[in-house]
Amino acid sequence: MNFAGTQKVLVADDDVVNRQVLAELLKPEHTVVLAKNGAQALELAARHLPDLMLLDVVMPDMDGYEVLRRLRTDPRTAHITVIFISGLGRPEDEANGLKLGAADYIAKPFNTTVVMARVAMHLQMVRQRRMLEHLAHVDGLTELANRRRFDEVFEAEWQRCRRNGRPLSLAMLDIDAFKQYNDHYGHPAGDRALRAVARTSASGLRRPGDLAARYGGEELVLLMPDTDAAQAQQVVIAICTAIAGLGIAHEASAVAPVLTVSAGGATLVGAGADPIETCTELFAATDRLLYQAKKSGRNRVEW
Ligand code: GH3
Ligand code: MG
Ligand code: MG
Ligand code: MG
Repeated sequence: MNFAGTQKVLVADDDVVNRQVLAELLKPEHTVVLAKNGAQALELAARHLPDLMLLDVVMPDMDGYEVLRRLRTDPRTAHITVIFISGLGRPEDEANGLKLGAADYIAKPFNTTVVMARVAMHLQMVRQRRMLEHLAHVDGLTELANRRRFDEVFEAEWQRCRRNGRPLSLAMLDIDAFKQYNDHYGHPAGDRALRAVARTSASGLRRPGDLAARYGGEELVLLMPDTDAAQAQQVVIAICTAIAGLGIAHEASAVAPVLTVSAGGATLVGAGADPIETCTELFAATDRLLYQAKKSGRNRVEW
């Protein structure tokens, strides 16, 4: 994951001179997007998802306060760092801007050196926040979502599918005879194999809302919202087949000459008399079916 790339700044001001001055200041180091009114600021923020916004307060169509309020209601733009840059220079104006959730407040006429220094400081904080979010949500070995992230998404998708009467499918994968693999080929080779299994699982998912996560040691979970049992089963079988198809030699396995996985999967139907009522039950069902796949010989999918 690269956190060092060029960052994007959106400047919204109804005054053309202010826009130009700020753009010239920022352009050498950052990608700059310009908006000349509040409505355009909202539209461009949603389209470009900037790292930072320099937002004028007094604009004829929609003031900066309202722009910020609306940004916060859209999950895509809710976390964008906003700095107000305004001719309203009273302490109450500044306090009000910060109370609304701006990260900073710069009074006009602004000093270019100070604007640059504050922008640099806030962009650095954005970078650090992204790194922390990455560390909190991504498993270091496989680069898949970690268990914490999975738990969050699972709960949210559960609620959403339940509310909308949509199906939600979940599968759990576990590598077969992985202890023997480590014993035979060594732990570093085991790590490489696990990474390959993770990559193949993630790339076998078909929709943007699907999630592959590392649940524990060599156990992965696949979450597929809006996917019924037949579709999900097909995806999981294809993934397990692709993993075996990697052809990672496993001489010590009694299952097959190559590394294989077993999987259990279950689906919340989302309507009618569904015996699965909670996400804990859905999870328990996949776990049970994984155990069944193991017991009945491994290298198979039970649904
Ligand atoms: P089964 O077919 O029943 O799943 O057998 P198994 O040997 O895979 O199952 P078991 O749960 O007994 O062992 C899991 C092994 O996975 C043990 C552990 O050393 C290995 N493992 C877990 N996490 C990692 C990891 O991050 N790297 C490596 N190399 N091995 C791991
Ligand atoms: Mg203005
Ligand atoms: Mg296991
Ligand atoms: Mg295993």
